[in-house]
Amino acid sequence: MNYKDYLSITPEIQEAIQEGKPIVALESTILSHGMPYPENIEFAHKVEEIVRAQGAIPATMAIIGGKLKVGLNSEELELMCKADNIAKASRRDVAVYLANGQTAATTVATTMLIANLAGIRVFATGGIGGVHRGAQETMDISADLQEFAHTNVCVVSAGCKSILDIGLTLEYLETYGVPVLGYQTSEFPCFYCETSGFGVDYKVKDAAEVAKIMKTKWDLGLDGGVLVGNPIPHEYSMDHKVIDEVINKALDMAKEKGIKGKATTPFLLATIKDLTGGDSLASNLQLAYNNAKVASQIAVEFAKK
Ligand code: PSU
Ligand code: MN
Repeated sequence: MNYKDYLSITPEIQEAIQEGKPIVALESTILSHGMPYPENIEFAHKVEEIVRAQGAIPATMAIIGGKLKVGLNSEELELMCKADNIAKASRRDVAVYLANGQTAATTVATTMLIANLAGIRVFATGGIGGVHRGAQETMDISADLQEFAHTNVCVVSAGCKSILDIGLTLEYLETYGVPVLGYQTSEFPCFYCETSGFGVDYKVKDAAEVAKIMKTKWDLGLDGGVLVGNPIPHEYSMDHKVIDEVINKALDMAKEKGIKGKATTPFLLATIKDLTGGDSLASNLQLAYNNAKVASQIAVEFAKK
């Protein structure tokens, strides 16, 4: 079988791919494991509307019934949002889930992988996975980072949460030759907060500049992703002190409960939401909308190349 036999692409997206129209990939782990129901389903629809408003076509990804789905209909979105026992597929899980005909939400790594197979070059997420704090001992480094090392997709994120070791995450990306671009900022954003205290090497001024960097990189055969750090809009940025305290508490709770492996990130996200009384969720939604907007603008510029 050819890899295309594993893909299930909606007719609208298929046509857009063929005609070189702007398309923005969206992930489903953020829906199934990153946000509660029904906020997640409202988000899933709204984020797609934002992409369309910018003149691009949304392609939410998932693994459903053993197929790599590129573009989900309303029922499929509902399925990813409502089922609370949905699996989380990272790179290592893809072949197993496909071979067994399973259904799973896709992480940043897996969404990049599917986008690349379908020929989609821009992807909007909330935050990426990275090097976990204490990784020196646990070796817990998200497969998202390895995906950036060799998969040609530009990912627009609000950086990563400080549940991770941001400094080590940036080191890892440097080692694997991944350009990290600050979108109108010279600091790597840290999800709920505009700033992290960690600088990026490149501050880009607009979507056209990102598109040019993507094209140049891939023209040169420099395989791998491009990471855009797009800060949360100022009015939604949370207080560092408040969120840091909550994150430390969530990390302590994870340790006490012995949470490990792929359960770690979803546990921390849900705990942070509970500890902030839902405040963190409001910020999470806004930063993801903002990423979808910027990713769409990049996709529109890249389609001109
Ligand atoms: N970071 C967030 N929200 C999320 C995720 C990360 O702020 O929902 C999700 C993404 O799908 C990411 C995944 O790819 O968690 C990383 O999981 P892990 O750390 O197990 O690789
Ligand atoms: Mn992990």
